[in-house]
Amino acid sequence: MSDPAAPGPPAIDAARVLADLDALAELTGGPGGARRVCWTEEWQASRGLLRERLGEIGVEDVEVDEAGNLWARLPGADRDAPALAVGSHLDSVPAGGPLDGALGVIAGLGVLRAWASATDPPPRDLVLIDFADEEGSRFGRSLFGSSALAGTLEPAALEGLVDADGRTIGSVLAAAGVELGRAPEARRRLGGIGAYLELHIEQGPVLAAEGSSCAAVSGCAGVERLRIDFEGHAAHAGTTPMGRRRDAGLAAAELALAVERIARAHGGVGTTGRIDLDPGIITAVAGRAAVAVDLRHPEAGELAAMLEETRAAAAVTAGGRSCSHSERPIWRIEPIPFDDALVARAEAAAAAAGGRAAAIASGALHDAAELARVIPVAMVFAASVGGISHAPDERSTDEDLAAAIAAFGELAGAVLAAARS
Ligand code: HGY
Ligand code: MN
Ligand code: MN
Repeated sequence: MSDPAAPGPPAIDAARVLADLDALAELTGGPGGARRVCWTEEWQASRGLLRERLGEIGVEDVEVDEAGNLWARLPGADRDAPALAVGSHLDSVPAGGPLDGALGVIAGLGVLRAWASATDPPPRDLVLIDFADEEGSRFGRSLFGSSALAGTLEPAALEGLVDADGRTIGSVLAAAGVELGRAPEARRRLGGIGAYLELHIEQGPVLAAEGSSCAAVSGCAGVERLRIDFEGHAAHAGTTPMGRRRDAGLAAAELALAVERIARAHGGVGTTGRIDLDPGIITAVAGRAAVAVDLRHPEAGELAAMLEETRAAAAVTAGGRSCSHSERPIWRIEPIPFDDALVARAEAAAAAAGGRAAAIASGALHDAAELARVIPVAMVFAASVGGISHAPDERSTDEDLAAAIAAFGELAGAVLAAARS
């Protein structure tokens, strides 16, 4: 047990965290939402702000690893003990919200700031990690940087992926100083890390609906993400009788509705977030359609059933429209539970901050899900107003953010103190 007479951990200056988030939004946000899509200039600018803030608190040990993750290290009293890592991701989806990922990085900066100005150094090294491309919004592969640390990144599976402008993943990463083939080498850095903590917004409606400011997180739902291509025949919109069409666009539309039906039937979620039609003009029947499907469920068996039923539905919709079809898995992760002991500490910290006593499951993915494969991990959620996220009007109240930040500081202190006993 930690010594009851020992002073508590230095508190995070929540007002400073909110001010830094405002500065980040000022630099890389605006009415159209966050512009920090990974590997872009705005994303690099957000890292410039982070480096500035780290310099202000005297943290000079800042490096970028082979997968593009940024590491900042505040030395602790026992340099040989496994370090505590805190972090999240500065990258955003296009027109994203001001808090998704950014809250965790800036609050993590707040933990380093609190300890850097404390009388004594932290018991062991404190490391802040800003993970590269958590969102995967350009190439469809989420958790890029954290999966490199967890040893699950396979560059060969990503070769040839292109973004909406036709730029390949290899060329985009190279322009940012990252060699795709070497990204897995980042894994060696995890050797010195004993645990990882992440503060994030819930991005869903549960906490706000019950009036809770914050909560611990029990784990992340599993994801199956795939692309399905339908091939029919492009034809003139005016001269082609309805009975003679091979409309790939309608096959895609029917699949999207099937995905919704399958998700509801299994109590999961299914999203057809993108359908690209070719030739994609108003005067032509679509000859080709590319459909991106994202399936999620907290239970592996249900998720597997959703995937099988989606694949069967694609065959039916293709046949019904006299189209052929092919599928390409984009990415998957099984449901990931977080470390029981750390989740219990996070529950105690959330309750002490006036938040929810019991952990909730995350429907969204987080870098913590990848790291949980290899080291103990826990998360704290801040309530999201209206459960809105991945949109410019993503918001949390200052009161809920302050409570979640306090819980996170308490949790980090408790985990650090555990090293002493
Ligand atoms: O997809 C997700 O859940 C995360 O926001 N990237
Ligand atoms: Mn996120
Ligand atoms: Mn996100």
